[in-house]
Amino acid sequence: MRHDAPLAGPVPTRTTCPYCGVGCGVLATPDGKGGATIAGDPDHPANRGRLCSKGSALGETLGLGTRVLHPLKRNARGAYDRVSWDEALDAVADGLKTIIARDGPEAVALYLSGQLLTEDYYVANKLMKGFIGSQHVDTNSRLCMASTVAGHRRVLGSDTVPGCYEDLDSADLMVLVGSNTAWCHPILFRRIQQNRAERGARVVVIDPRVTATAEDADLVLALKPGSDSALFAGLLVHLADAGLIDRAYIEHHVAGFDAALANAREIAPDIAAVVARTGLSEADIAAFYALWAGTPAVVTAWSQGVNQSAQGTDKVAAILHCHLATGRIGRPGGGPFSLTGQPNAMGGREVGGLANMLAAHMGYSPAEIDRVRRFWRAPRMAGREGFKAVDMMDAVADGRLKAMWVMATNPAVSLPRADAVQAALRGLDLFVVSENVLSNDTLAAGPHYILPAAAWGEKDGTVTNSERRISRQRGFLALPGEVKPDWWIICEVAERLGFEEAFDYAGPHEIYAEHAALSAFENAGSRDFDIGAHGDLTRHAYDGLAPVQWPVPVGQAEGTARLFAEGGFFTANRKATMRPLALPALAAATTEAFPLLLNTGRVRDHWHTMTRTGLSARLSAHVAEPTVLVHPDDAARFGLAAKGFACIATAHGTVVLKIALDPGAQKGSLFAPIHWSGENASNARIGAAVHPLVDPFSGQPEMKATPAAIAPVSFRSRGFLLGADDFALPEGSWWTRVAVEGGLGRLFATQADAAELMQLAREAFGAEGLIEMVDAERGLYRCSLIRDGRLAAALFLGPDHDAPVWDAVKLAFASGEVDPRQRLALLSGRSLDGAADQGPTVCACFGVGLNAIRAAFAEGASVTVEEIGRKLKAGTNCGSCLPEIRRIGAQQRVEVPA
Ligand SMILES: Nc1nc2c(c(=O)[nH]1)N[C@H]1C(S)=C(S)[C@@H](COP(=O)(O)OP(=O)(O)OC[C@H]3O[C@@H](n4cnc5c(=O)[nH]c(N)nc54)[C@H](O)[C@@H]3O)O[C@H]1N2
Ligand SMILES: Nc1nc2c(c(=O)[nH]1)N[C@H]1C(S)=C(S)[C@@H](COP(=O)(O)OP(=O)(O)OC[C@H]3O[C@@H](n4cnc5c(=O)[nH]c(N)nc54)[C@H](O)[C@@H]3O)O[C@H]1N2
Ligand code: SF4
Ligand SMILES: [Mo]
Repeated sequence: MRHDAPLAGPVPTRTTCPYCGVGCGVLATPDGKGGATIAGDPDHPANRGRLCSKGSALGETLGLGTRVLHPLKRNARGAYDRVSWDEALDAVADGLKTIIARDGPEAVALYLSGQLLTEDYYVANKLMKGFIGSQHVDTNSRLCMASTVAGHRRVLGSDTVPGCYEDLDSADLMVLVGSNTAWCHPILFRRIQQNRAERGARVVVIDPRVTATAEDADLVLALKPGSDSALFAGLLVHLADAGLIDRAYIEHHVAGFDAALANAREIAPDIAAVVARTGLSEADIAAFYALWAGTPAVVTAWSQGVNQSAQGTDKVAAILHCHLATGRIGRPGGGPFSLTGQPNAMGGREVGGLANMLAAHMGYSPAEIDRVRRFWRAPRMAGREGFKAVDMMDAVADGRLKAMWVMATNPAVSLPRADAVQAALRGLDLFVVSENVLSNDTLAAGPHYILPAAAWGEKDGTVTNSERRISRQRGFLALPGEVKPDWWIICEVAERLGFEEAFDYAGPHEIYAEHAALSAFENAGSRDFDIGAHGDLTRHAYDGLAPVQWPVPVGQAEGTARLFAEGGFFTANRKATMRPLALPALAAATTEAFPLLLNTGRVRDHWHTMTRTGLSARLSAHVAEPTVLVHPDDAARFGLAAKGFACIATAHGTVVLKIALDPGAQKGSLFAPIHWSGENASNARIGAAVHPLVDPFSGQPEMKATPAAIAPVSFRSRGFLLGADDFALPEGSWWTRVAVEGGLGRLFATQADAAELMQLAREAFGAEGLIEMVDAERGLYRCSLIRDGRLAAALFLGPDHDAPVWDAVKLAFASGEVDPRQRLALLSGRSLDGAADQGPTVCACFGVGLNAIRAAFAEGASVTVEEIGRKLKAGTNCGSCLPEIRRIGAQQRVEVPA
């Protein structure tokens, strides 16, 4: 099913990409059939026309097949009935009222998301904290940016990113800490690469594993997990000893320097101590220190390797300290730079979506509570900080929270101990979810109401990217079915709770203007977040709003690119404060039972729990299966074979993943992707195995280092299914769903044999149009179902060691008509074996596989990445795959000497 009517004609709509925090501008041109063609917006300052593989494929994710289009109510049998909006909204409001009357406002909670728009976020926060009077509002940003927020606030005094993207173009040294920028912020990575190519900027990558980002770095520091603050404490000591402290800056703008330096000397008195704590070589550490010390225009950028840590706040502080101590902050080409994850993680921080913030970058001091109360004319203000995500789910589990409304996040996948989270949600007295999709793991926990929310392309509002730039997301498709924007749903419930006046908005522009006015309310330069210039924005001006960086106070025409070069921190004495750090350590040590550390994170072409990228065949071909990356020595130690399967167990849960050997992996560590859920794989929801130990300041869980064990798992047979989405595989099979051209596929492994699969296939497909091939001796069974001259379904099974010919059959599945030659091929299965196996897709834009790129490199020792581009087009569009192409070339040169 597709959207039926576009709102606009073929004129492109300027909007913003809904994936990562780079916040690229997108031009979307509706095709009149419910889809749209997508291009980068050449005028957007974040990307200047470029898009990465995920952004480029946005048009492939607009289908309505997986969407929830009507309000749904759970019935006594646990199934869902369609209800009217009035019925659903009345019931949600009544349910909240009943629980508030019985258990008090503190029994209800909201769990929000950095994928909401600022306007959605603002009204949700206002309803709970000012009108219902519950402080329990938290967001998936707790899993994402919370340590940066806490680090910024503790050290800088406010949650301010001091720099801007232009600094990445003009830095002479880029230090990337715990960030797989090449895959997770690809357009920023391209800017860094361009700076490197044109200006000779140097790049240092600090990550326990060698990632695509490290491909052509000048220095790769594969430190021990969790040891970043030792490395940066050592850098502070080095800067002090080298006489590079900016005494004037410190004297005027920074408190706590002496204590922080003394503390750094305890952690890292000399390089030998840094060697011991980080496991890095003395030469590498010295090289890094010399580079950093000798390069004033240095940007230190970080992401989840820093934040998702039980000492994430200290890691952020350790980085900020080095920049403050040298005055290298808010200067062109220099400064600390947090890369935000989600498209509107920043906007959520601005409105106060985190449980420890109130609103508009104000906290819970009595004066701030009173100020916000007066501005909102709030009848019932929350008076203190609420539960942070991990604690919030504990409170759901033990019944302190009775009602929860989840919006735009999938906590049954993304929170630590995900199985326990899913079970806890089941026990709520009132459980409401606002969603785009009809099914995911959180919905599998059985909410009482599912409220259909507008998705990207339909919704309208603003987002803020990593450089504090506010951009409009604009709708270019009609709202399908009965879906409504999130802000509308929240305001309707608010009105039914008796708060008509405070939630009577004519549209998102009025919400935005109110949010802007609050940011300026009694501000007078005391708070960083001030967009007072937008406080009286009309609908027309809002619709035409050009991307702008905050702060933009009343009377200021332009945004603000950089802050703090001349101090001016948003604290009482206008100074930043350096803080002593705890001794670097992980929250949990490995044990005999759990001798490895489980690290988790992202792959290039998938977004989180795959509710959107999982719909694109192109994006699903880069990494098709949930795969754990293991160092070859660990594989040998634990008896694991490449392309086999492994069970990964922790104290909290287990998963079974495909194995890939990765020489770039850190010995003693496993790396597993976060994207696969109960929805799209049998047993790969990694969150189930992740421990819930959190940072003391930020409450952010250490999702990158859970003690774990690994053991091989063997299956008798392996195979794939194309089409036949409802085909029931034998009990105990391992499977993963993969979007392919023309439909869905499943890759699977099973203990069943060819005879059992044949029986199942015959039962499922019937005899008509079924072509079969059985070779019991070799353990082979293949069948293809031809309907109306098309390959409607296929099931191929072989022995476990012999992965079948997925690529070739995929092509037949995609190609529509099955001609007699292909029919023969499908019948015998044999000539398909000869069909070129493309290998995993490297270039998602042009569908170029690993094998073609290897073959092209093999033609000569001097083949360049540019030649590969000319020949195969690979890497010539979005460029997300360039680091991998370079790596393939480098490997080939090692394997095939000239
Ligand atoms: N393709 C893609 N891009 C995305 C997303 C996505 O889902 N897919 N999600 C977006 C979101 S919300 C976010 S938050 C960002 C995340 O972006 P990133 O933080 O870049 O991504 P991750 O893969 O989570 O983790 C980054 C790296 O941290 C490393 N790491 C683990 N432990 C340590 C440590 O102790 N020290 C150091 N220095 N490094 C460590 C890991 O090995 C990993 O390579 O990506 C955004 N962009
Ligand atoms: N182990 C481990 N766990 C992690 C991480 C990790 O690195 N390791 N990373 C963490 C991080 S940084 C993040 S950001 C989280 C992400 O984790 P989640 O937020 O749980 O993941 P998403 O798949 O983005 O979930 C978004 C959901 O909201 C729906 N949705 C999308 N847009 C809208 C909208 O406009 N309105 C509504 N109502 N619904 C919408 C989507 O269909 C989807 O179901 O995962 C965290 N969990
Ligand atoms: S880098 Fe890619 S995912 Fe991130 S905003 Fe830009 S196009 Fe979207
Ligand atoms: Mo994130």
